[in-house]
Amino acid sequence: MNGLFITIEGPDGAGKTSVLNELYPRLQLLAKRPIVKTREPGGVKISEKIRKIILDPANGEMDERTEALLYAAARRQHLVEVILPALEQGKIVICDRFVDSSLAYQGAGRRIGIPEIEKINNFAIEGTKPDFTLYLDVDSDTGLQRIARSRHGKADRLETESLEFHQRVRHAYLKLAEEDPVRIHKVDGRMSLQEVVEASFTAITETYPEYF
Ligand code: Z5A
Repeated sequence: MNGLFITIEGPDGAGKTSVLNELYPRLQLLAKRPIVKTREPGGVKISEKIRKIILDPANGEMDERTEALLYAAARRQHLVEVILPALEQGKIVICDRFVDSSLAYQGAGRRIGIPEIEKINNFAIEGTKPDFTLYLDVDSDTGLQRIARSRHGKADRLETESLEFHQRVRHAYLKLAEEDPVRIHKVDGRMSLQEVVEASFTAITETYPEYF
């Protein structure tokens, strides 16, 4: 497998979608290989159906381990249908969220524990790890204010969680980044959108000149 697997991560309101909308076309122009953009949970038919179930605010009774298993199930299907075939063909894959999201949200946010979440995800991914992860860091107050402004009251099941939940998610991400500074590149998501895009673009293209 000689493709390149890049993920983008962050707590709610970090700006992943906004950043990817600007970053991806620029990377596409420079890429020396075909490049694929995808997202979790979702990316393929079955996983998009699972996504709807997980995020539906009407499913308030969902058990936290059920939620963790559904994320892992959606991930498995997306991995075998999209990510692995693309990497095997030598493509560059940019994925909005991957296992780190489960570690942060289910492991820390839901307090299931990182080792438990690692266990079910190891079963799902069978050793596929990102080569590079862009982590957009934003404090929970700023992130939640951005979400409140942009969603106009239509927040999904996770966005409506408490401030403490979102703080646990962020701290877990910071710890993951501290533990794996080679893979996880932290970018200050409180900068202006243009500055975040620029820092993200530089981090990726300077780390992988053979691909961009
Ligand atoms: N989840 C999980 O729990 N476990 C898992 O394993 C996985 C996911 C894979 C997915 O929903 C949810 O599932 C997510 C985690 C959980 N939690 N929630 N909710 P999603 O895919 O629909 O949502 P997301 O990934 O969290 O969000 P997003 O669409 O990428 O949004 P965002 O990163 O939070 O930011 P945005 O939409 O780009 O920006 C939000 C607003 O902020 C918008 O008005 C922007 O204009 C503004 N913005 C963005 N950047 C800036 C800067 N730099 N300055 C000022 N304003 C900005």
